[in-house]
Amino acid sequence: MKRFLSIWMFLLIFQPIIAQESYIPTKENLEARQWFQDAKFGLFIHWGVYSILGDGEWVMNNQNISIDDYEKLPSFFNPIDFDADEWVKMAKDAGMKYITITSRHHDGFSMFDSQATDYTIVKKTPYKKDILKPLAAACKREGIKLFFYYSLLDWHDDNYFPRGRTGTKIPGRSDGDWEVYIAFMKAQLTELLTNYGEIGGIWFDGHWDQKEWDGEIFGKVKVDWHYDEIYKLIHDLQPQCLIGNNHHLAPIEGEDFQMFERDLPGHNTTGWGTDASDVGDLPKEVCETINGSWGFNLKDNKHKSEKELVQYIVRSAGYGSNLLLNVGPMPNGEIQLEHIKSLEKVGEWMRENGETIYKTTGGPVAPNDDMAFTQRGNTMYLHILNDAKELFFVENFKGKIKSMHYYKSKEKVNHKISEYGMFIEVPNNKKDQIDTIIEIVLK
Ligand code: FHN
Repeated sequence: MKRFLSIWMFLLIFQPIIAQESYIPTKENLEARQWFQDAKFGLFIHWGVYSILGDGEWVMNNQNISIDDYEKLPSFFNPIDFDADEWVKMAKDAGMKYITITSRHHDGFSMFDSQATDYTIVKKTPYKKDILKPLAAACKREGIKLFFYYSLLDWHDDNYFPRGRTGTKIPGRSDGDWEVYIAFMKAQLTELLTNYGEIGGIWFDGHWDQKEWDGEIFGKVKVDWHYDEIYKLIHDLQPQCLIGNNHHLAPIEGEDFQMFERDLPGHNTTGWGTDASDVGDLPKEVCETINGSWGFNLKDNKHKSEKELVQYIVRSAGYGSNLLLNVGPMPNGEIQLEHIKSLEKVGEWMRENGETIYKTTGGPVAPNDDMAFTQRGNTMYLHILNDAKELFFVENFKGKIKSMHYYKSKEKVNHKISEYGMFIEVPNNKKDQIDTIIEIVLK
């Protein structure tokens, strides 16, 4: 009996996350991955009934709002100023190539017309309309790809049981049936992949909610997410649809890209992010907010500057990664002016310098405080990001240089190559406050 128990314990602790078995991506999927990798810049949208409270998308958990009270919110949600074309135009003008929007966040409210639940924008709000439909149409018209964020965790549905680490103090939750919850998610994903045309990808989030946590370290995952079935379902419905999961682990079989939340690949600056050893070879995507909030937050005025935003695009690209930059629309359907203005500025920069970002891979040397490299074919772009220095050193630079000049002025750049690397002089009068780009053509 003891022996049996210990085997059982072993299996429980080391239970594998069951992945889509021997997943071989289709040709369309591989092409979509390449497209994604080239795209480099996307718009993240966190929008839900929580925007009414202006306190971020976690407000239900953070304020422990009961199920009954939270259920009153949809009746106040009437975003009459929502204009999908305006959103898509804003993203396109900012140089973004795709949009990822929350179809359903942790509060469990579906922002689309779903037959799998009554808790939807169509059935519970005075607005009565599916917002994903016009967004999908506007994206299609403008050549922007549409991705759906989909929360695995749910603070509203009783069938999300066993409950996870979060939302435990929300009054009014009851016990339910995990397998029914899985079936519900499959039904919704089927709708999302059937009713909105070709979908760029599904962006899963919330896996971490079901990891054991002793206050210091995470333990095993308590549930079977049925990723094998869910990922297969998605790829069967739309083979090109890219699957990413914000689980902060090494990619699981069946996934097509890897994301890094508020973190450059391999840094794990948040402490709960992805370890360097878990960074895989799939296309990468870093996501970040313009202020500090994902969902609309009335009091969050810590908006990042144009310089910070552009430099984050550049550093992400230096790791070969996309940047998915977030806005949290207001309850009336508009995006706050500060963020519209930030995106306009970023767009201007991308129009002038996008050639050094789009369709590039990370350069030969990883980004550091001073610089980041991007590369396409024989051309490298060295982005000088520290405007306080005039002399730079690129350790272990190996390439044979044919020409080296400032990207904007086309003037030659003073440099010297030694056996240890390359010294570069960037005098103050040649500097750009945001990013001094140097184009290096290799022999
Ligand atoms: O809990 C979510 C959060 O609300 C937001 O959606 C971000 C986006 O990356 N992901 C989760 C936190 O890890």
